[in-house]
Amino acid sequence: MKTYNYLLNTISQKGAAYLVLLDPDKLNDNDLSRFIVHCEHSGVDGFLVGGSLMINGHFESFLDKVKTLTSLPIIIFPGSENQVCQSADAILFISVVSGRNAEHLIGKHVLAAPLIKKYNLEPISTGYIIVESGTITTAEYMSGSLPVPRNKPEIAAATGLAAEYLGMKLIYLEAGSGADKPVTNEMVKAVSSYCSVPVIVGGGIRSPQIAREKIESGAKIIVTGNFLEDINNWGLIKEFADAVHVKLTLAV
Ligand code: 1GP
Repeated sequence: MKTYNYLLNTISQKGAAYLVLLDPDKLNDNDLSRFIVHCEHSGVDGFLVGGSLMINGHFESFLDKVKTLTSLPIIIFPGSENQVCQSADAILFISVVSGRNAEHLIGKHVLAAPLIKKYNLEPISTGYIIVESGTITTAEYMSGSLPVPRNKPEIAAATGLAAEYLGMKLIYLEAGSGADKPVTNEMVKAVSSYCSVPVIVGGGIRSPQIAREKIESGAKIIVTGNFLEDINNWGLIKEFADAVHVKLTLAV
């Protein structure tokens, strides 16, 4: 429970946690070291590594490299059971609870569980709620499931509560990487107020202001990925971290 407890402690001390998603397909070795140093200096709390679709197939060596570059927690955000690797600290053990596709609710997990045990990874059981965001996202397409309609916060809230009652430790409200529109504040509020476990919000968050709105709506972890793949946006990482760390900024 080391990484999960680290996240809970971060939430308790800073108000919320800020995780950056690293996509092995998007970062070359040179940019990766600079990017990770920049993230560490800017107040990022940890890294998610993974994606719904991996084209280049060098996931394991990418993780090994990330491990040498940071002491922050590295959490696998698996798009498939092939992304279970040793060099991470933990893995989001994701069940796509918004869908009704058995493979993504339990099937892939049966394949992944023995490897997670073998590699001594910390599984963090996560109820993953894919939310409609304007266009069909990779996460939505690859999961082969219908997303929750974006204007139906009550469906997301009931789904999140069911995930919590099934014992899941986190609820991830996912608009999809590069989504046109992030999950609405209303939906974040509905899920956060209805559930007791921390709510992660990701997908289409392209400004510190939007990140802050999600925190003010009750999110406890913010994930950004796509927006920071453009080097011109790296200067905003500290602003993102400050926007998320609401307790620290209020204390100043
Ligand atoms: C995707 O929630 C993450 O699974 C991050 O989304 O890449 O749009 O920031 P972005």
